[in-house]
Amino acid sequence: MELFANIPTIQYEGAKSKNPLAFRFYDAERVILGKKMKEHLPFAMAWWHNLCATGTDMFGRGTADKSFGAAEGTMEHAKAKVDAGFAFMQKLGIEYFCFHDVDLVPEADDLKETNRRLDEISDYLLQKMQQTGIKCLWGTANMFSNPRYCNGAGSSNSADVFAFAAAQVKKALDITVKLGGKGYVFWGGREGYETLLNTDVKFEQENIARLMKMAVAYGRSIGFTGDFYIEPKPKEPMKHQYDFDAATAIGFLRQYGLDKDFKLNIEANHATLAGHTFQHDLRISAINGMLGSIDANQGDLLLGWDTDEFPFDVYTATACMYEVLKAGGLTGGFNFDAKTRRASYTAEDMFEAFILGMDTFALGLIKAAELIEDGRIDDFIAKRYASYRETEIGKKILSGEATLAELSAYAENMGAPELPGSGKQENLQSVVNGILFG
Ligand code: XLS
Ligand code: NI
Ligand code: NI
Repeated sequence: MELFANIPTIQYEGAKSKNPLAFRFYDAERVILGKKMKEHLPFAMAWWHNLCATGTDMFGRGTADKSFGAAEGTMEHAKAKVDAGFAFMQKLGIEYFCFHDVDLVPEADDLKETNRRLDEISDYLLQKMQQTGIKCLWGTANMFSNPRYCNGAGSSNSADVFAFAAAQVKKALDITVKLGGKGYVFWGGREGYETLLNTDVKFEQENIARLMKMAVAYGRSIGFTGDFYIEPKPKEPMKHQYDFDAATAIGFLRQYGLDKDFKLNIEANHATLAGHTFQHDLRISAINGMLGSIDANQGDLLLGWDTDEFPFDVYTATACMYEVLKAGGLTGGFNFDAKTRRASYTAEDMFEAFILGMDTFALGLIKAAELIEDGRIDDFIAKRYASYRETEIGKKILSGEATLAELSAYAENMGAPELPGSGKQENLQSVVNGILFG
């Protein structure tokens, strides 16, 4: 039986199309700023949400059937998920996927058996990849679901748990390399604390760095040439997570000498949980040369958790694509770390969710390119700081020659400085609206 038999291959039909199973903005071959849309937007499917999550929440069991014709917890089911995933990606023209080890196979009681299952499924995955041309964006190890990780993985108080985490990272790296993955992610699942009363923060952070160093050494030794990523998140499941936001993660990577091997995987919903905009964490990553990959989703600003919704907000997607274009693109891609709502439980909903996400980012790309070509924002910013380039005192400050004493003498003779010039926020917001809706 063909999976998703009633779903056609999704085509671009243009903004006026009312066909729910068609793209309105994502036109893979369309060239924007000299590059095809599909090259600007290497989209990826998150194995865990799309093929595993059934809509379970704290108040009730799942609503969606993700058995794909096989019994859950079996290797038949693991293979059925591969079949479903590849059929799904092919119908949407998605070229990448991301996975956790335990998304691929059911975890056994014995690590050796889990690893054997991973070998078996990755052989099967490889075959499918060769047949379809679909690639692996990144892999990771799930070091947060199993009860052994209740106190964290790298940050666990137990050396045995640390060792088990290391074993999982090793195997997840093996599989990522086997599948030709471009990246390897550390999302700090439970790397954080609930209370400082029982926590040695310095010790825990040093241990996380130790685990990451081992991962770099091992990864490089088996031929992994891609990027390692930290995916910052401020809270959930822990009250406080160590990789709080982009700035915190960058400081950590530099402190432990990991900054050459690591970049950041920025998730929209995590940035907003940290009290930032998505654009803020992208900008902070980019200006530090660490913008690697993106978990494309969106949160609900009225809720304080990671709702992992499919991106719908075109303002935010435009701001994101503005940052990505300015940064010269990503080394990674756009992973839809997003799930359909609990009440959207049909196969059709899965497709419509991805269509929404892909169209939202395509529209964001189109509009961000227009903003850049329009040039008013860039011009304004350039002029805003012109005094440093155009006045003698400004030049001296920039060159590092100016001293406090000299500036003080200068200021004494200045009288009151003029106001620094309007920030023009409303004007610029109006420029954005003009381009979005004009
Ligand atoms: C959870 C994270 C997770 C990572 C991968 O909030 O977003 O899904 O992306 O471990
Ligand atoms: Ni994520
Ligand atoms: Ni998340």
